[in-house]
This record gives sequence, C-alpha cells and structure tokens, in this order.
Amino acid sequence: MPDLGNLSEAIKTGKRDDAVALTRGAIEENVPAQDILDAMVTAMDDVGQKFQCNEIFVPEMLIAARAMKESMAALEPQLVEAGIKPVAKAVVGTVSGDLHDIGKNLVAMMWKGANFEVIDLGTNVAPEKFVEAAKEHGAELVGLSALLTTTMPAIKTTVDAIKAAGLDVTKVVIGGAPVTQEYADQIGADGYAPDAASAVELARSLLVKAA
Ligand code: B1M
Repeated sequence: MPDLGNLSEAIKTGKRDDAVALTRGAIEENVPAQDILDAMVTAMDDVGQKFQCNEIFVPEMLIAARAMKESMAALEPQLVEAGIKPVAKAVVGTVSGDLHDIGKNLVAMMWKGANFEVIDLGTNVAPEKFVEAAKEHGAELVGLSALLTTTMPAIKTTVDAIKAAGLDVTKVVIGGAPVTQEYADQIGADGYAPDAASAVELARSLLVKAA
C-alpha cells in the first residue's frame, strides 16, 4: 500500500511530476480513488492554512495548485468510474469592467482543490452571464471578484441580478482587495472572504448551512 503522505507532501511543495507519479502509482496499486482524492484535498487545506498564516505566499500556492490540478487530471478516470462527484458546483468570475484575474484564479484553484467543480467565466463578466451560467450548471455557489473601487458596484448589480433571477439556492461569495465584510452585508451577499483559503472555509460553511 503506497504512502499517501508522500502524495500530500508532493502537492504541498508543488512537485508536480512527483505528485502525478505518486498518483499513478497509487492507482496502479488499486488504492481507492476516494482515499487518493482525500490525500490531495488535505494537502490543499494545509496549503490554505499556511497561506493564511503568511507561512507561504502566492507563488507557492500557485505551484501547489498546479500540482493538485495535474494529479486530479491523472485521477479523473478513476473518480468517474467510482462515481465520485464534486462536492459542489461553483461559477466564478471577475465582475464587469474589471480585468484583474490573479486573485480570482487563486480562488478557483483552491475551490478545485476542495473538490468543487469550478466553471470559470474569466474577467469582465456581465451580471447576466453569471446568472446564465449559474442556471445552466445548477451552481450552488457563485464567486465574484473585483479589484477596483470603480468596479465594486458591479458586484452589487450582479448580486441583485442573481436574486432577481430567483436563484435562492445559490450562495454568493465576494472578494477582492477593495471588498469588505461590511460591503458584503450592505449589498446582501452571502459571504465575504479576504483570501482564497478563507474562500474555501466560507464556501464549505455556506454549503453546510444550505444542506
Ligand atoms: Co491593476 N490596479 N489596474 N492591473 N493592479 C490595482 C488593483 C491597484 C490597487 C494598483 C494601484 O493603483 N496601487 C489599482 C486599483 C486602485 C483602486 O481601484 N482603488 C489598479 C488600477 C488603477 C488599474 C488600472 C485602472 C490601471 C490603468 O489602466 N490606469 C487598470 C484597470 C484595468 C481593468 O481592470 N479594467 C489595471 C490593470 C492591471 C493589469 C492588467 C496591468 C494587471 C492585472 C493582470 C491580471 O490580473 N491578469 C494589474 C495588476 C497586476 C494590479 C496589482 C499590481 C496586483 C493585483 C494582483 O493580482 N494581486 C494591483 C495592486 C496591488 O494589489 N498591489 C492593482 C495579487 C492577488 C493574489 O491579490 O487580486 O487582491 P488579489 O486577490 C486576493 C484577495 O483580494 C482575495 O484573494 C486573493 C488572495 O488569496 N480575492 C478573493 C480576490 N478575489 C476574490 C474572490 C473571492 C474571495 C477572495 O471570492 C469569490
């Protein structure tokens, strides 16, 4: 039985070739896909915690997320075969008028790392595109990112559009440098996360409350 701790470690340290080789090795040794996935998700949770404590920074988080992504791709056929589904579907994007995507990409990667299916709409996304995608995919979560004070109002417009569309089961998480909890409360978003790791914790807690 291969040691899945090595796989977790390879993901945490962003050693993607090792992570993929260890994933393939575990598959060959018939380790259950769920156990392999759990080792990956645990690794990304640890990465998130270290990021929150400023023990690691954006570059380390990005390389860990890349190792996770490639290992997940290697595991995908087994996940499908075992009927293991993502825990939630999430639509993410940067709001209308805003082209910044580094923070949004980090949130998308961390959500993937938590075994969410992520539909990334990119940048400069109009409110109606968020609504269409949330409906089409039956998303439980919508993540909105804004980096400019001038594009923050587009978060409110998007939240209003999601509510007007009657997407009551969809929880809206917002974030980005100028965004605050106070703003989230003011515009009726379901939650605000200051960073990508907190966005995982927040999304999980919103999903539990909604269940
Ligand atoms: Co822009 N820009 N920029 N820029 N840019 C800022 C944001 C700015 C603060 C720089 C400055 O003046 N000091 C300033 C905004 C000022 C303001 O609004 N108050 C600014 C400006 C003015 C502009 C332009 C208007 C400049 C111009 O053209 N005159 C222009 C706007 C273009 C547009 O969007 N329409 C512009 C353009 C650009 C580039 C294209 C050159 C480039 C973006 C490249 C890209 O994203 N692909 C860029 C960059 C790189 C920056 C800075 C330097 C870095 C942003 C970044 O990626 N940070 C930025 C200054 C700065 O922040 N130091 C700046 C790293 C990233 C990991 O952090 O995105 O905050 P961040 O994400 C964090 C959290 O906020 C959170 O998680 C992440 C950490 O884990 N988070 C979420 C983010 N989204 C979340 C969503 C969530 C939860 C958490 O839930 C869904």
